Amino acid sequence: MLLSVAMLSVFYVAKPLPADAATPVVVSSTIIVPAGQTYDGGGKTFVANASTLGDGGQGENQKPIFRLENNATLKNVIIGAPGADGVHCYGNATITNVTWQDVGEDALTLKASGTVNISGGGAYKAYDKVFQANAAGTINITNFRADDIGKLARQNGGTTYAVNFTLSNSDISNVKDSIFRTDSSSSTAKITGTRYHNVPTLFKGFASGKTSQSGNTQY
Ligand code: ADA
Ligand code: CA
Ligand code: CA
Repeated sequence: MLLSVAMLSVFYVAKPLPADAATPVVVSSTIIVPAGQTYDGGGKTFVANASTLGDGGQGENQKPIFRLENNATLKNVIIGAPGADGVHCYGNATITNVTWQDVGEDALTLKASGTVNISGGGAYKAYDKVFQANAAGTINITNFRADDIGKLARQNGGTTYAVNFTLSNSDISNVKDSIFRTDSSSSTAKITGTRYHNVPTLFKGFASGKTSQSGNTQY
C-alpha cells in the first residue's frame, strides 16, 4: 500500500541532541589544571559566568576560565562567549585542539616563564590580542586558524625580556594590526608554511635580524 506523509510521520521521532553538545558549561570559578596533568574537554563548550569571571569585553583583570599550572595540558575544548580572560599558563603548557569562538579580553596568557605549544584549534573575533606574553618564554603555534583579530600574539607592552614566537602551517585572516608584536629588542618571531589574508604586517616592533619567514602564501 502507499504510505501517506501523515502515516510516515508516525515513525519519525525527533532525536534530541545530547545535552553535552548543546549546552555550554558555565564556569563560575576558574578550572585549575594541576601541574603535569591533562584536562580533556571532550569537545564541550565552556563559557564564563560573566558576573564572577568577567564579561569578555576589553576590561583588564578578568579571570581566566582555565588556569594551567606548569606542564599541564588542555585539549579538546571550545571556549564560547563570554570568554573572560581565556586561559592562563604558569610555565610550560600544551594546548591541543582548543578553539576560541569569540575571544574575550584575550585568549591565552603566558603568566610565568615557559614554553607554550599550541596546536590545532583556532581563535575568532578577537577585538585586540589572541595570545599575550607576560613573561619570558616561547610560544609555538601550529596548525591554527585565526580570523577577525587584532594581533595573533603580543608581548606585554614596554617589556624587555625575550619571547620567541613561532607560527607554522596555519591560516590567518583579517588582522587589524600584525601577527606578532613586541617592544623588546631581544624577542624573535618566525612564520613558516602559513597562508594569510588581509594582514597589514606580519611582524611589528622586532629588531632587525630577529624575524624570519619562509614558505608562506598570501591569498
Ligand atoms: C594589557 C595591559 C597589561 C595586561 C595585559 C593582559 O596589555 O596593559 O597590564 O593586563 O593587557 O595581560 O591582558
Ligand atoms: Ca589585556
Ligand atoms: Ca588579558
